Amino acid sequence: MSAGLDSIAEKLDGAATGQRAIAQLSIDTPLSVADAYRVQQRLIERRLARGETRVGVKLGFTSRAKMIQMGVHDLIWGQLTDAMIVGDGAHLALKAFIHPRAEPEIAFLIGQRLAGELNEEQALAAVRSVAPALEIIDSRYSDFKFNLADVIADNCSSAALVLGPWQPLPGDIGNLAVLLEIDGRPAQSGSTAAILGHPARALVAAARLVADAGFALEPGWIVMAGAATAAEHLRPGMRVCVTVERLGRASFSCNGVPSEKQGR
Ligand code: OOG
Ligand code: MG
Repeated sequence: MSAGLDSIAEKLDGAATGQRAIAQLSIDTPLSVADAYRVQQRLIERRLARGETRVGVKLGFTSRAKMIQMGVHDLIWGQLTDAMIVGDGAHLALKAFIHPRAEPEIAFLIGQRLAGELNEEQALAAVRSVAPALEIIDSRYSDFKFNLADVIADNCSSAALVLGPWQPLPGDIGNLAVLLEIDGRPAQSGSTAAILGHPARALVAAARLVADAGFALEPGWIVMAGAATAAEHLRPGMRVCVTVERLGRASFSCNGVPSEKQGR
């Protein structure tokens, strides 16, 4: 099966780099969750071989809003590389994506190595800083349709991320208002409490999940806690901004047209 897993990774990687969606794997190549994570690993290794570096992990489906929007009800994790980081306030060229969406998150910067079973206090004590963040997701599957194994194999739809200002934890972050604005108008609103009841639990989950896979959360790594609300489609010219109470803002603007809309 491992040659099969390599060819699935190659197909997903090609879909991302060529901005062309593929059919969801589960239609004719159903994978176990364990094999889906093996595909994800091979996908990341292809990126590392091109010179990218691993900078952290992301969690997915930590909020009910996202589970409902995408019809997947299990926690998932994916891997972040330096090439995915977009500067705060930057212009994002949509042609690099198939059918991108953005969602509001918070990000943690790890100060001390974390792995295995921890409680929330221990996890937060290892955090150096926290930032408001936007994740740009772009499923490599047609119509953003996938099941649990499909999305895991596709590195949990990771495409890009925008980080606002890093800062020390401002007291309890368990129930901070989160607002996603598009062109200055509210598009989604919620609370950090939507993230597993408290975003510290996302960190606890990340430490456990990476340890199961033989990793640790390393000092300097970023952990994206998962979206607090549903995601919004990106369209040409849009300006997207997240504001998280006490943490501040992160934003980007969209240039050009997503690949799928270019009639290719
Ligand atoms: C999968 C990624 C989910 C989140 O924050 O819940 C995720 C997707 O929605 O395509 O990143
Ligand atoms: Mg996300």
